[in-house]
Amino acid sequence: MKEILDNISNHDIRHIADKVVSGIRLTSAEGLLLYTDADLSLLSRLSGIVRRRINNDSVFFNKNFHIEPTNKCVYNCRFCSYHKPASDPESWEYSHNEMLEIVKRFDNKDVTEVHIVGGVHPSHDLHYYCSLIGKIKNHRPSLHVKAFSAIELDYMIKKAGGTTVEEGLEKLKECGLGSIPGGGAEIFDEKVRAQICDEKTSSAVWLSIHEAAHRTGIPSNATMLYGHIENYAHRIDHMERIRELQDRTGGFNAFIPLKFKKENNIMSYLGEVSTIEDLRNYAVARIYLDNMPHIKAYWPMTGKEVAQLSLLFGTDDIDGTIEDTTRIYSMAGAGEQNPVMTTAEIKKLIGEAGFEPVERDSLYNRI
Ligand code: V47
Ligand code: SF4
Repeated sequence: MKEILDNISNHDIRHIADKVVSGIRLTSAEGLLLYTDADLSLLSRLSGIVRRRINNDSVFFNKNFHIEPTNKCVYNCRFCSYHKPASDPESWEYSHNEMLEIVKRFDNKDVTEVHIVGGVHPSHDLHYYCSLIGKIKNHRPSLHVKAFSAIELDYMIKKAGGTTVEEGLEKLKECGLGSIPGGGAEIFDEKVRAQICDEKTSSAVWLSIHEAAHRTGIPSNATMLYGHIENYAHRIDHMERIRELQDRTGGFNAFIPLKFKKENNIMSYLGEVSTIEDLRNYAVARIYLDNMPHIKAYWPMTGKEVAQLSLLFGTDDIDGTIEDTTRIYSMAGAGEQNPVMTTAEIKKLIGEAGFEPVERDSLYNRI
Protein backbone atom coordinates (compact mmCIF):
# COMPACT_ATOMS: atom_id res chain seq x y z
CA MET A 1 0.00 0.00 0.00
CA LYS A 2 2.88 2.34 0.83
CA GLU A 3 4.03 2.04 -2.78
CA ILE A 4 0.59 3.09 -4.04
CA LEU A 5 0.49 6.06 -1.69
CA ASP A 6 4.01 7.15 -2.64
CA ASN A 7 3.04 7.23 -6.31
CA ILE A 8 0.22 9.72 -5.82
CA SER A 9 1.44 13.08 -7.08
CA ASN A 10 -1.60 15.16 -6.11
CA HIS A 11 -0.96 16.27 -2.52
CA ASP A 12 -4.63 16.50 -1.52
CA ILE A 13 -5.48 13.10 -2.98
CA ARG A 14 -2.48 11.59 -1.21
CA HIS A 15 -3.76 13.02 2.09
CA ILE A 16 -7.24 11.58 1.41
CA ALA A 17 -5.79 8.19 0.51
CA ASP A 18 -3.78 8.19 3.76
CA LYS A 19 -6.99 8.84 5.69
CA VAL A 20 -8.87 6.04 3.92
CA VAL A 21 -6.04 3.57 4.57
CA SER A 22 -6.04 4.59 8.25
CA GLY A 23 -9.83 4.28 8.54
CA ILE A 24 -10.41 8.00 9.17
CA ARG A 25 -13.70 9.50 7.97
CA LEU A 26 -13.59 11.89 4.99
CA THR A 27 -15.07 15.38 5.05
CA SER A 28 -17.53 16.39 2.36
CA ALA A 29 -14.83 18.52 0.67
CA GLU A 30 -12.59 15.44 0.53
CA GLY A 31 -15.43 13.31 -0.85
CA LEU A 32 -15.90 15.89 -3.59
CA LEU A 33 -12.18 15.79 -4.44
CA LEU A 34 -12.39 12.02 -4.88
CA TYR A 35 -15.03 12.55 -7.55
CA THR A 36 -13.14 15.29 -9.34
CA ASP A 37 -9.44 14.41 -8.92
CA ALA A 38 -8.90 10.72 -8.07
CA ASP A 39 -8.11 8.35 -10.92
CA LEU A 40 -10.14 5.21 -11.45
CA SER A 41 -7.43 2.74 -10.42
CA LEU A 42 -6.89 4.54 -7.11
CA LEU A 43 -10.66 4.59 -6.49
CA SER A 44 -10.75 0.84 -7.11
CA ARG A 45 -7.91 0.26 -4.60
CA LEU A 46 -9.31 2.53 -1.91
CA SER A 47 -12.88 1.25 -2.20
CA GLY A 48 -11.42 -2.29 -2.07
CA ILE A 49 -9.73 -1.47 1.23
CA VAL A 50 -12.99 -0.19 2.73
CA ARG A 51 -15.08 -3.09 1.38
CA ARG A 52 -12.61 -5.65 2.80
CA ARG A 53 -12.58 -3.89 6.17
CA ILE A 54 -16.38 -4.19 6.35
CA ASN A 55 -17.21 -7.33 4.34
CA ASN A 56 -13.94 -9.19 3.68
CA ASP A 57 -14.29 -10.98 0.34
CA SER A 58 -18.01 -11.72 0.71
CA VAL A 59 -20.49 -10.72 -1.95
CA PHE A 60 -24.10 -11.15 -0.90
CA PHE A 61 -27.18 -12.15 -2.89
CA ASN A 62 -30.66 -13.40 -2.04
CA LYS A 63 -33.52 -15.32 -3.60
CA ASN A 64 -36.35 -12.91 -4.17
CA PHE A 65 -39.18 -11.80 -6.43
CA HIS A 66 -41.05 -8.54 -6.91
CA ILE A 67 -44.68 -7.49 -6.94
CA GLU A 68 -45.51 -4.15 -8.57
CA PRO A 69 -49.09 -3.55 -7.32
CA THR A 70 -49.91 -0.69 -9.71
CA ASN A 71 -48.45 1.83 -12.14
CA LYS A 72 -51.12 4.40 -11.24
CA CYS A 73 -49.46 7.29 -9.49
CA VAL A 74 -50.58 10.62 -8.12
CA TYR A 75 -47.13 12.05 -8.88
CA ASN A 76 -45.38 12.83 -12.10
CA CYS A 77 -41.63 12.56 -11.58
CA ARG A 78 -39.89 13.71 -14.74
CA PHE A 79 -37.42 10.79 -14.78
CA CYS A 80 -40.07 8.10 -14.33
CA SER A 81 -40.96 5.82 -17.26
CA TYR A 82 -43.44 3.75 -15.32
CA HIS A 83 -46.27 5.79 -13.86
CA LYS A 84 -49.63 6.58 -15.49
CA PRO A 85 -52.52 8.69 -14.24
CA ALA A 86 -55.45 6.53 -13.05
CA SER A 87 -57.51 7.65 -16.08
CA ASP A 88 -54.89 6.44 -18.63
CA PRO A 89 -55.84 3.31 -20.64
CA GLU A 90 -52.29 1.94 -20.08
CA SER A 91 -52.65 2.13 -16.30
CA TRP A 92 -53.21 -1.06 -14.34
CA GLU A 93 -53.55 -2.35 -10.81
CA TYR A 94 -53.62 -5.84 -9.27
CA SER A 95 -56.26 -6.91 -6.79
CA HIS A 96 -55.18 -8.53 -3.52
CA ASN A 97 -56.14 -11.91 -4.97
CA GLU A 98 -54.04 -11.35 -8.08
CA MET A 99 -51.05 -10.42 -5.91
CA LEU A 100 -51.58 -13.52 -3.77
CA GLU A 101 -51.57 -15.57 -6.98
CA ILE A 102 -48.12 -14.12 -7.76
CA VAL A 103 -46.95 -15.18 -4.28
CA LYS A 104 -48.40 -18.67 -4.82
CA ARG A 105 -46.42 -19.06 -8.07
CA PHE A 106 -43.34 -19.31 -5.82
CA ASP A 107 -44.80 -21.88 -3.39
CA ASN A 108 -42.38 -24.57 -4.54
CA LYS A 109 -39.35 -22.30 -4.79
CA ASP A 110 -36.97 -21.50 -1.95
CA VAL A 111 -37.30 -17.69 -2.30
CA THR A 112 -36.92 -15.81 0.99
CA GLU A 113 -38.15 -12.30 0.14
CA VAL A 114 -40.89 -10.47 -1.73
CA HIS A 115 -40.07 -6.88 -2.72
CA ILE A 116 -43.23 -4.78 -3.20
CA VAL A 117 -43.10 -1.30 -4.76
CA GLY A 118 -45.25 0.51 -7.26
CA GLY A 119 -46.88 3.83 -8.01
CA VAL A 120 -48.62 5.96 -5.38
CA HIS A 121 -52.21 4.88 -5.99
CA PRO A 122 -54.71 7.69 -5.33
CA SER A 123 -57.15 5.67 -3.23
CA HIS A 124 -55.15 2.94 -1.49
CA ASP A 125 -54.33 3.64 2.14
CA LEU A 126 -52.51 2.08 5.08
CA HIS A 127 -55.38 -0.33 5.83
CA TYR A 128 -55.44 -1.59 2.23
CA TYR A 129 -51.71 -2.37 2.28
CA CYS A 130 -51.74 -3.79 5.84
CA SER A 131 -54.43 -6.20 4.74
CA LEU A 132 -52.33 -7.18 1.67
CA ILE A 133 -49.25 -7.90 3.78
CA GLY A 134 -51.37 -9.83 6.29
CA LYS A 135 -52.73 -12.08 3.52
CA ILE A 136 -49.23 -12.73 2.14
CA LYS A 137 -47.83 -13.56 5.59
CA ASN A 138 -50.83 -15.74 6.34
CA HIS A 139 -50.13 -17.74 3.20
CA ARG A 140 -46.34 -17.97 3.68
CA PRO A 141 -45.28 -16.80 7.16
CA SER A 142 -41.54 -17.24 6.54
CA LEU A 143 -41.46 -14.93 3.51
CA HIS A 144 -39.81 -11.60 4.36
CA VAL A 145 -41.89 -8.67 3.10
CA LYS A 146 -39.72 -5.74 2.04
CA ALA A 147 -42.19 -3.16 0.89
CA PHE A 148 -43.12 0.43 0.05
CA SER A 149 -40.85 3.38 -0.56
CA ALA A 150 -41.03 6.28 1.89
CA ILE A 151 -43.09 8.09 -0.78
CA GLU A 152 -45.77 5.37 -0.78
CA LEU A 153 -45.66 5.21 3.03
CA ASP A 154 -46.04 8.98 3.39
CA TYR A 155 -49.14 8.95 1.16
CA MET A 156 -50.81 5.80 2.55
CA ILE A 157 -50.41 6.88 6.18
CA LYS A 158 -51.77 10.39 5.50
CA LYS A 159 -54.60 8.93 3.42
CA ALA A 160 -55.71 6.68 6.29
CA GLY A 161 -55.71 9.64 8.69
CA GLY A 162 -55.63 9.53 12.46
CA THR A 163 -52.15 8.02 12.88
CA THR A 164 -48.68 9.46 13.19
CA VAL A 165 -45.99 8.11 10.87
CA GLU A 166 -44.57 6.07 13.73
CA GLU A 167 -47.99 4.57 14.57
CA GLY A 168 -48.58 3.80 10.88
CA LEU A 169 -45.24 2.02 10.68
CA GLU A 170 -45.98 0.08 13.89
CA LYS A 171 -49.24 -1.08 12.35
CA LEU A 172 -47.49 -2.23 9.15
CA LYS A 173 -44.91 -4.04 11.25
CA GLU A 174 -47.68 -5.83 13.17
CA CYS A 175 -49.18 -6.89 9.83
CA GLY A 176 -45.83 -8.39 8.79
CA LEU A 177 -43.72 -5.66 7.16
CA GLY A 178 -40.08 -6.72 7.59
CA SER A 179 -38.11 -3.90 6.00
CA ILE A 180 -38.37 -0.86 3.73
CA PRO A 181 -36.64 -0.51 0.35
CA GLY A 182 -34.63 2.57 -0.49
CA GLY A 183 -36.70 4.18 -3.24
CA GLY A 184 -37.88 7.77 -3.50
CA ALA A 185 -34.69 9.34 -2.17
CA GLU A 186 -33.66 10.57 -5.66
CA ILE A 187 -31.39 13.52 -4.86
CA PHE A 188 -31.97 15.34 -1.57
CA ASP A 189 -30.81 18.78 -2.73
CA GLU A 190 -34.01 20.80 -2.65
CA LYS A 191 -33.30 22.81 -5.82
CA VAL A 192 -32.56 19.72 -7.91
CA ARG A 193 -35.54 17.91 -6.41
CA ALA A 194 -37.79 20.83 -7.37
CA GLN A 195 -36.71 20.39 -10.99
CA ILE A 196 -37.05 16.62 -11.30
CA CYS A 197 -39.89 15.67 -8.92
CA ASP A 198 -41.36 18.81 -7.40
CA GLU A 199 -44.63 17.29 -6.12
CA LYS A 200 -43.00 14.37 -4.39
CA THR A 201 -42.46 13.90 -0.64
CA SER A 202 -39.64 16.22 0.45
CA SER A 203 -36.13 15.11 1.33
CA ALA A 204 -36.67 16.02 5.00
CA VAL A 205 -39.81 13.88 5.15
CA TRP A 206 -38.07 10.96 3.33
CA LEU A 207 -35.33 11.06 5.98
CA SER A 208 -37.81 11.42 8.85
CA ILE A 209 -39.81 8.38 7.68
CA HIS A 210 -36.65 6.26 7.57
CA GLU A 211 -35.64 7.59 10.99
CA ALA A 212 -39.08 6.68 12.38
CA ALA A 213 -38.81 3.22 10.78
CA HIS A 214 -35.43 2.64 12.41
CA ARG A 215 -36.85 3.76 15.79
CA THR A 216 -39.68 1.28 15.27
CA GLY A 217 -37.18 -1.51 14.61
CA ILE A 218 -37.77 -1.67 10.85
CA PRO A 219 -34.49 -1.62 8.89
CA SER A 220 -34.32 0.07 5.50
CA ASN A 221 -32.20 0.87 2.46
CA ALA A 222 -31.29 4.17 0.82
CA THR A 223 -30.95 4.92 -2.90
CA MET A 224 -29.51 7.82 -4.90
CA LEU A 225 -30.64 8.62 -8.44
CA TYR A 226 -27.59 10.01 -10.25
CA GLY A 227 -26.46 10.89 -13.75
CA HIS A 228 -29.12 13.50 -14.62
CA ILE A 229 -28.98 17.22 -13.78
CA GLU A 230 -27.21 16.86 -10.43
CA ASN A 231 -23.52 17.59 -9.90
CA TYR A 232 -20.92 15.91 -7.68
CA ALA A 233 -21.57 18.30 -4.79
CA HIS A 234 -25.23 17.26 -4.82
CA ARG A 235 -24.22 13.59 -4.66
CA ILE A 236 -21.91 14.22 -1.69
CA ASP A 237 -24.62 16.25 0.04
CA HIS A 238 -27.03 13.34 -0.51
CA MET A 239 -24.62 10.80 0.97
CA GLU A 240 -23.75 13.16 3.83
CA ARG A 241 -27.42 13.31 4.90
CA ILE A 242 -27.60 9.49 4.82
CA ARG A 243 -24.30 9.10 6.70
CA GLU A 244 -25.50 11.50 9.38
CA LEU A 245 -28.80 9.63 9.88
CA GLN A 246 -26.99 6.29 9.93
CA ASP A 247 -24.68 7.61 12.68
CA ARG A 248 -27.76 8.28 14.80
CA THR A 249 -29.83 5.14 14.08
CA GLY A 250 -27.69 2.44 12.47
CA GLY A 251 -30.89 1.33 10.72
CA PHE A 252 -29.75 1.31 7.08
CA ASN A 253 -28.68 -2.03 5.62
CA ALA A 254 -27.60 -0.97 2.14
CA PHE A 255 -26.99 1.99 -0.14
CA ILE A 256 -28.02 1.56 -3.77
CA PRO A 257 -26.86 4.06 -6.40
CA LEU A 258 -29.34 4.07 -9.32
CA LYS A 259 -28.14 5.48 -12.63
CA PHE A 260 -30.73 7.60 -14.47
CA LYS A 261 -32.01 5.60 -17.48
CA LYS A 262 -33.36 7.65 -20.32
CA GLU A 263 -35.97 5.64 -22.25
CA ASN A 264 -39.64 6.70 -22.22
CA ASN A 265 -39.44 9.68 -19.90
CA ILE A 266 -39.35 13.43 -20.31
CA MET A 267 -35.71 13.72 -19.23
CA SER A 268 -34.53 11.50 -22.13
CA TYR A 269 -32.78 14.45 -23.76
CA LEU A 270 -30.11 14.28 -21.01
CA GLY A 271 -28.76 10.94 -22.20
CA GLU A 272 -26.98 8.62 -19.79
CA VAL A 273 -23.61 8.72 -18.05
CA SER A 274 -20.90 6.15 -18.91
CA THR A 275 -20.02 2.89 -17.18
CA ILE A 276 -16.77 4.51 -16.03
CA GLU A 277 -18.88 7.12 -14.24
CA ASP A 278 -20.93 4.33 -12.62
CA LEU A 279 -17.76 2.71 -11.31
CA ARG A 280 -16.39 6.01 -9.95
CA ASN A 281 -19.70 6.56 -8.23
CA TYR A 282 -19.80 3.11 -6.61
CA ALA A 283 -16.26 3.57 -5.35
CA VAL A 284 -16.83 7.05 -3.90
CA ALA A 285 -20.03 5.80 -2.22
CA ARG A 286 -18.14 2.87 -0.64
CA ILE A 287 -15.38 5.15 0.61
CA TYR A 288 -17.59 8.02 1.79
CA LEU A 289 -20.32 5.97 3.51
CA ASP A 290 -18.00 4.43 6.06
CA ASN A 291 -20.92 3.46 8.31
CA MET A 292 -23.02 1.72 5.63
CA PRO A 293 -22.85 -2.07 5.94
CA HIS A 294 -23.48 -2.80 2.24
CA ILE A 295 -23.26 -1.11 -1.16
CA LYS A 296 -25.59 -2.76 -3.64
CA ALA A 297 -25.25 -3.00 -7.41
CA TYR A 298 -28.81 -3.68 -8.50
CA TRP A 299 -28.15 -5.94 -11.50
CA PRO A 300 -31.56 -5.67 -13.28
CA MET A 301 -30.73 -1.98 -13.63
CA THR A 302 -26.98 -2.12 -14.33
CA GLY A 303 -26.93 -5.32 -16.37
CA LYS A 304 -25.01 -8.39 -15.21
CA GLU A 305 -21.60 -7.34 -16.54
CA VAL A 306 -21.52 -3.91 -14.91
CA ALA A 307 -22.76 -5.45 -11.64
CA GLN A 308 -19.83 -7.88 -11.85
CA LEU A 309 -17.32 -5.10 -12.63
CA SER A 310 -18.66 -2.99 -9.78
CA LEU A 311 -17.45 -5.64 -7.32
CA LEU A 312 -13.97 -4.26 -8.01
CA PHE A 313 -15.22 -0.79 -7.05
CA GLY A 314 -16.56 -1.43 -3.57
CA THR A 315 -19.94 -3.13 -4.03
CA ASP A 316 -20.62 -6.27 -1.98
CA ASP A 317 -24.26 -7.07 -2.79
CA ILE A 318 -25.93 -7.69 -6.14
CA ASP A 319 -29.54 -8.19 -4.94
CA GLY A 320 -31.31 -11.36 -6.01
CA THR A 321 -32.67 -13.89 -8.42
CA ILE A 322 -35.63 -11.54 -9.24
CA GLU A 323 -37.42 -14.25 -11.26
CA ASP A 324 -38.43 -11.89 -14.06
CA THR A 325 -40.95 -10.08 -11.86
CA THR A 326 -40.06 -6.42 -12.33
CA ARG A 327 -40.71 -4.05 -15.23
CA ILE A 328 -39.99 -0.65 -13.63
CA TYR A 329 -36.42 -0.53 -14.94
CA SER A 330 -36.80 -2.25 -18.29
CA MET A 331 -39.42 0.40 -19.14
CA ALA A 332 -36.73 3.04 -18.54
CA GLY A 333 -34.31 1.17 -20.83
CA ALA A 334 -32.33 -0.81 -18.23
CA GLY A 335 -29.90 -3.54 -19.37
CA GLU A 336 -32.11 -6.51 -18.49
CA GLN A 337 -35.47 -6.73 -20.26
CA ASN A 338 -36.51 -10.01 -18.55
CA PRO A 339 -34.47 -10.03 -15.36
CA VAL A 340 -33.83 -13.48 -13.96
CA MET A 341 -30.63 -15.09 -12.67
CA THR A 342 -30.27 -18.58 -11.27
CA THR A 343 -28.32 -19.14 -8.08
CA ALA A 344 -25.63 -20.92 -10.10
CA GLU A 345 -25.30 -17.93 -12.45
CA ILE A 346 -25.05 -15.49 -9.54
CA LYS A 347 -22.39 -17.60 -7.84
CA LYS A 348 -20.42 -17.86 -11.09
CA LEU A 349 -20.61 -14.12 -11.68
CA ILE A 350 -19.30 -13.39 -8.17
CA GLY A 351 -16.67 -16.15 -8.21
CA GLU A 352 -15.26 -15.02 -11.57
CA ALA A 353 -14.56 -11.59 -10.06
CA GLY A 354 -12.53 -13.22 -7.28
CA PHE A 355 -15.04 -12.97 -4.43
CA GLU A 356 -16.92 -15.41 -2.22
CA PRO A 357 -20.66 -15.69 -3.01
CA VAL A 358 -22.79 -15.64 0.15
CA GLU A 359 -26.52 -16.25 0.09
CA ARG A 360 -28.17 -13.97 2.64
CA ASP A 361 -31.62 -13.39 4.05
CA SER A 362 -33.17 -9.92 3.95
CA LEU A 363 -31.32 -8.87 7.10
CA TYR A 364 -27.95 -10.07 5.77
CA ASN A 365 -27.77 -13.21 7.89
CA ARG A 366 -25.88 -15.93 5.99
CA ILE A 367 -28.05 -18.78 4.76
O1 V47 B 1 -37.04 5.98 -6.40
C1 V47 B 1 -37.29 5.63 -11.41
C2 V47 B 1 -35.73 4.96 -9.55
C3 V47 B 1 -36.48 3.99 -7.65
C4 V47 B 1 -35.87 5.74 -13.05
O2 V47 B 1 -34.08 -1.10 -1.58
C5 V47 B 1 -35.22 5.29 -11.91
O3 V47 B 1 -33.24 -2.95 -2.33
C6 V47 B 1 -33.26 5.19 -13.07
O4 V47 B 1 -35.93 2.11 -4.85
N1 V47 B 1 -33.83 5.63 -14.20
C7 V47 B 1 -37.28 2.86 -7.10
N2 V47 B 1 -33.92 5.01 -11.91
C8 V47 B 1 -36.43 1.59 -7.04
C9 V47 B 1 -35.79 1.34 -5.73
C10 V47 B 1 -34.97 0.12 -5.48
C11 V47 B 1 -34.46 -0.60 -6.53
C12 V47 B 1 -33.71 -1.72 -6.23
C13 V47 B 1 -33.49 -2.14 -4.96
C14 V47 B 1 -34.01 -1.40 -3.92
C15 V47 B 1 -33.77 -1.84 -2.53
C16 V47 B 1 -34.76 -0.26 -4.17
O5 V47 B 1 -36.25 3.77 -9.05
C17 V47 B 1 -37.08 5.36 -7.64
C18 V47 B 1 -36.19 6.07 -8.63
O6 V47 B 1 -35.06 6.57 -7.98
N3 V47 B 1 -36.11 5.25 -10.92
N4 V47 B 1 -37.16 5.93 -12.73
C19 V47 B 1 -35.12 5.91 -14.24
N5 V47 B 1 -35.67 6.39 -15.36
FE1 SF4 C 1 -44.77 7.85 -9.06
FE2 SF4 C 1 -42.55 6.69 -8.14
FE3 SF4 C 1 -42.80 7.22 -10.78
FE4 SF4 C 1 -42.48 9.23 -9.04
S1 SF4 C 1 -40.95 7.59 -9.46
S2 SF4 C 1 -44.00 9.15 -10.70
S3 SF4 C 1 -43.59 8.49 -7.23
S4 SF4 C 1 -44.05 5.79 -9.61
